[in-house]
Amino acid sequence: MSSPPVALTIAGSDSSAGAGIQADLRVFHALGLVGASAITAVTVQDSQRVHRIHPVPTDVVLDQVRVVLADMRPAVIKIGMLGQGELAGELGALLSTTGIPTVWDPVLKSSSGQDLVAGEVTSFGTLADCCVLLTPNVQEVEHAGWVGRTAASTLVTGQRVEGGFRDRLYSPQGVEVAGWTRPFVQTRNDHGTGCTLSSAIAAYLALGAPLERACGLAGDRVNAWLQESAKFQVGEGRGGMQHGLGSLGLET
Ligand code: PXL
Repeated sequence: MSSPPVALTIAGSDSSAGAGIQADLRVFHALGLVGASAITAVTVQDSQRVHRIHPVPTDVVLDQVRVVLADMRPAVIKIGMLGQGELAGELGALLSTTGIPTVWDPVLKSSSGQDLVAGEVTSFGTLADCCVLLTPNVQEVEHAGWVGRTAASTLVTGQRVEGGFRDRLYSPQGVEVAGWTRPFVQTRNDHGTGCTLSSAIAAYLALGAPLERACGLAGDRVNAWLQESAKFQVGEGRGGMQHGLGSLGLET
């Protein structure tokens, strides 16, 4: 029996469901994968801001990952919000033996400006060295300057240029190997864009695309979903991205 590939997301829960685990699972579903999740933190948030963050104990995070790895054999892993900096080293130790292509969106802050990681991300390199790709945005990369310092390639996202936003792909050695400029989409509903992009890249990798093509396809997909999301108004603030809203509804 043939089954769709399984994608595991290791990330935070977002009660507004625009970002985090909830967005990741929608992306996997929309792109034809079966999703699994390991929750690192529960965030209390609405469309306007993050009110509280409750980190999940590290051993519980690692156990979620262990059981999914053993039973569901994911083809790909996406990592998002860690919740606690100390998780990086332990997760790196666990994932280093798996050989599963892993994409890490090293989020430090929410789009509303709240810190999403408590404490220092110690052992950044241990986890990054398990990854094929890191997807920091321009602000995150400025803080950490990790391009070319790990075994992973890096996609630096969201640089404002004439005509829109540019994403640049760097090799593990820090050499720019590809880039894409896409039109700016006028919408308030951009919450979860980074989560969506990294999950879509992971999904395309699981479907067999090489890294550069996966980045290109995922960026185009995010741009299309943003245009779709621009039509909605959900909540009072910045609404969450929607990923191909279904139309089954009340069918007879
Ligand atoms: O987009 C960054 C992000 C990641 N993960 C969770 C979030 C957010 C932004 O708010 O809530 C759970």
